[in-house]
Amino acid sequence: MQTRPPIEERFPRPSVMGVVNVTPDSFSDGGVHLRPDDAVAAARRMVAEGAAIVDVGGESTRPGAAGVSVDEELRRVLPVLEAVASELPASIDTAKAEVARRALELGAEMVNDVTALRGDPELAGVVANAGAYLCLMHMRGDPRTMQLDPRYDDVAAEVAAFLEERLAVAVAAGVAEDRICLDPGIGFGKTVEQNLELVRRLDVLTALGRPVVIGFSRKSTLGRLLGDPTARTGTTAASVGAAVAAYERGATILRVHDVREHVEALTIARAVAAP
Ligand code: HH2
Repeated sequence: MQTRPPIEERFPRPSVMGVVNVTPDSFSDGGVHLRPDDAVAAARRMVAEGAAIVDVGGESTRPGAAGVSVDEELRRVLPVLEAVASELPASIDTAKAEVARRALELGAEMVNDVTALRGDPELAGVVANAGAYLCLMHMRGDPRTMQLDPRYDDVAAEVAAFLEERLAVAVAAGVAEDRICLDPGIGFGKTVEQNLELVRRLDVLTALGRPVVIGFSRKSTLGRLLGDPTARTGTTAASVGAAVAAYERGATILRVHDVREHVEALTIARAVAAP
């Protein structure tokens, strides 16, 4: 097993995770990086712009998305990982053990699982054996159904209880706790107001003692708050505003599509917070 520093050391607050979707149908950048060369160039540019890691994904989890097979997901991400994972810090955005295993063999250091180990019973063992970092994300339902009238009595408390339970599952499966970060899953079975409340009350999540990841970038909540009730995406400026608000409430890793703008804004927010 590879020795890695605790996630807090590897990703100081704030760190930016750049999103590289190798998909035809992602909600904001579908098709943009479908050619491996384009994805590789995007990953290199993001790291040059200050991303601490690039998150490579081959399956869209946008509302309504259908899943893809292991073979198709591998076909999309492997050429990209072969080119970047030994050269750049990389994360694999997958719920599939086989995809994660191949990505980690190629040098990826993190597995970002939007199902929080509920999608594939083999995934926890793959992460544990590789000594990789792991991101556990909250999702209500699955991408096909998650936006159909999501309801919570107390969204922050319920998301925190879920993540605490998934953290215990991961640790019981052999993943070191100091390699794990937690994500409330902005837009994954949440209304506009529930997404905002999760950021407003981020202290409920940081109280779990693990670094918190926030992925608000370009999500439809932003476009809806700017006045379009049918928006499917949000602007870069709106994304940056949300990321800074999340950072100020304790978020550690900001998962974003527009790396340079986020790195610049967060550099200033950090300088103000900690001279
Ligand atoms: N959001 C998306 C995908 N993966 N992972 C984490 N940890 N947190 C998130 O908020 C998150 C995520 C959705 O965004 P994107 O990857 O841009 O779109 P798509 O799923 O359509 O590919």
